[in-house]
Amino acid sequence: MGYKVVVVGATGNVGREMLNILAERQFPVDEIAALASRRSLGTEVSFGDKTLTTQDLDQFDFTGWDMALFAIGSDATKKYAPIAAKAGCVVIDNSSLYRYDADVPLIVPEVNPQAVHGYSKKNIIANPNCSTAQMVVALKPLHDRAKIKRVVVSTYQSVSGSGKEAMDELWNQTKGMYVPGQEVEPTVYPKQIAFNVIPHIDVFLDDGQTKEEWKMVAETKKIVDPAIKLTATCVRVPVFVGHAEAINIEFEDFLDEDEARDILREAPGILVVDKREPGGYITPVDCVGDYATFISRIRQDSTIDNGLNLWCVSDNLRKGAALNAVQIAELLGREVLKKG
Ligand code: 11C
Repeated sequence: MGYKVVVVGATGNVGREMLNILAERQFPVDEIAALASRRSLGTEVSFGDKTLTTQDLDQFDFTGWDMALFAIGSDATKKYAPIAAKAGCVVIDNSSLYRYDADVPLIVPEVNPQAVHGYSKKNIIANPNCSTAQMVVALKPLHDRAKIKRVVVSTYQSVSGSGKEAMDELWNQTKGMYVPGQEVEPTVYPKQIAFNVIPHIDVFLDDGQTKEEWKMVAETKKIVDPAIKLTATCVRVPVFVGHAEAINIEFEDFLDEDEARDILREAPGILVVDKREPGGYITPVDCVGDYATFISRIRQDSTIDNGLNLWCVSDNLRKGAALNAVQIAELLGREVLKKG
């Protein structure tokens, strides 16, 4: 016996990946529904070797469905997630709406699987931001060994994090650079993204941080340890898929780079690729379609006591969103619903 699963926002970048990953990992599905807004109604999406026709989210009755993986914006989530949760369907939400709610667990299964039992207060589980998810997979095993005091992270985030229109903008702007008269003005981003980098993701907050930077701080505290201090600079780069992060960590105890490499090699969800030679590291292009969080460039930072640097790369649509949501669904099934 398997589960009755709903994917909400099935025509978007993340929704399509959720369907792919549910099929790839042979999630025990008895019945599946792909929902979309009225605008995309009737669009066909793939689920393994099957084709699903999207149904109207507005008309859907969640009663009797076990879990719903939501991949729509916060505004729509605010309207529909409580309807699903109230109908007894556990919501696994990819938006930022519930992440900071004390009554909603925020889960990266490799890091805080025990939090799943907190789902029942609202019947909702939150999926973290993509830039946080990959980073905490790397931080947690190191924190367990040497206790992290402070993290300084700079991100290099691909345009797929902003959705399909942003991917089109990068593609069309890049082509337009070579064809006189066909230059493409920025619309999704405030500045040109082709052949450029933009130090601005999500809205600005009063203290000068962006919301994306704030999310990395708040989510790391909730998922790993509230005592960890973290400062982030989040940057959009002209890459289609795959987020990269340069992470500097200060520990309470000394952690040798070789031991850190061994710890990361053993850690769940991580693949270490760290040869000190040209090409002996992972780039975003290498990680697309993969499940792992890749770690390269592990090295001591001798400018501080107990410092370590590393380079962290992952597919932001997979570990950063759809894969993590499916892993939460697997965890929920295994630990709580126990049907599969
Ligand atoms: C980006 N990290 O790359 C964002 C996308 O809070 O779930 C995901 C935003 C979020 O633009």
